[in-house]
Amino acid sequence: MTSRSDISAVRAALATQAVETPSWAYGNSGTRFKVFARPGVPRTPEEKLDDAARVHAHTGVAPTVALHIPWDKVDDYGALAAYARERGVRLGTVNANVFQDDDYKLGSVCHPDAAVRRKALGHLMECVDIMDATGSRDLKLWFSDGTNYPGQDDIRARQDRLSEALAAVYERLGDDQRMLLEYKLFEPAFYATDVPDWGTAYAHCLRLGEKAQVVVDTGHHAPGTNIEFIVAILLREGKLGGFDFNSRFYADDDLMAGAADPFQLFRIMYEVIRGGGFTPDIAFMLDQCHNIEEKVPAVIRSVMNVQEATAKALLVDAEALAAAQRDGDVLAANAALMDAYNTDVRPLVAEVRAELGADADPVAAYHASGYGKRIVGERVGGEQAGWGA
Ligand code: AOS
Ligand code: ZN
Ligand code: ZN
Repeated sequence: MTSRSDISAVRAALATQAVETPSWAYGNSGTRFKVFARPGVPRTPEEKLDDAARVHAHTGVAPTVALHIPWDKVDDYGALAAYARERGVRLGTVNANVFQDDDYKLGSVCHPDAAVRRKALGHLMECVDIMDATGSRDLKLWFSDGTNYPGQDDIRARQDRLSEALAAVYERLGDDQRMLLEYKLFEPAFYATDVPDWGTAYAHCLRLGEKAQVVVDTGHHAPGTNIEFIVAILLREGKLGGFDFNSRFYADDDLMAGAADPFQLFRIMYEVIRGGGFTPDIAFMLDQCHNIEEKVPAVIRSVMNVQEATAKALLVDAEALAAAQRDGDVLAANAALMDAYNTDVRPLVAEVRAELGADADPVAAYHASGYGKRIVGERVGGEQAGWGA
């Protein structure tokens, strides 16, 4: 059993948690079949920050907001950062977008045409300029690059082009800035994706240096992949930069974190804690789209799900687990994990929120605040975030 002093350590650890919410989760989104517009969605990056600030006010653990360029393009990023600060949040990771121009049909930084590669690299450099203005630490790179048919392009040459672009961006990074390289099994390329797995991302990051880190998007693996194993290995090698949390049932569904498989989220957070990764060095981000549900409470729910999984992982009785493992007591070892997972941590996290000056029941508090109704009245003509056009 977890002792009383352990519980206060768990509570203290939970109070330090920071989950970054994505600006695009607040806008309209959908699938390639249909975008269901929702009244009251933000019309500007500033309004997305207003929504993110609500999430932080109610949960107390969502202090930063990830930007996506050009979806969040503004003239003055310093002013946008100041706007965020006035609302009690900060700008976080800058997500680059080299996947939505006609030019990128055959890829971006891996494209066979040097002119297209230059254009893509120019955008990545612009993103670092934006980080300078916003004070953001991390540049998140996801490339939709890949090929659909065997022989379509040279697999090895594409890796060389990728490597060249990454090296140029790496050179441009400031001392306190990092690049987070995201891998994804598939989509939109069906035959070969240029950064399909953690091994490819790791190899590039290793070659680049310590400012290059791998980011694990939970939706980017084959069904049945043991993601916590990947997390353990990357942490062990000092190469885990962060997470894009979301849920998948079939593919890159980007549903609410902890909705499809809360047990997986717990196992991941356990490995994070076990590997000493529960620190600000790891970016705990959501990468989600809310297509049919109300967006702000969906983000709140996701943050709470991450928080509850973390609480359960922190409750694992490490001594009992280690003893059972030493003794080769398979059932006792498994029980040590399951005891923690099966604990109802909702009262505990409610206390943590109260201590942080947030709300014991954030979703109820959000609905009681009237904010959702107000934005429907005030915001006319909200646009989609960028996905699912
Ligand atoms: C795409 O599948 C990736 O998850 C990226 O993180 C992407 O940039 C993100 O979904 C925001 O557009
Ligand atoms: Zn992602
Ligand atoms: Zn994704």
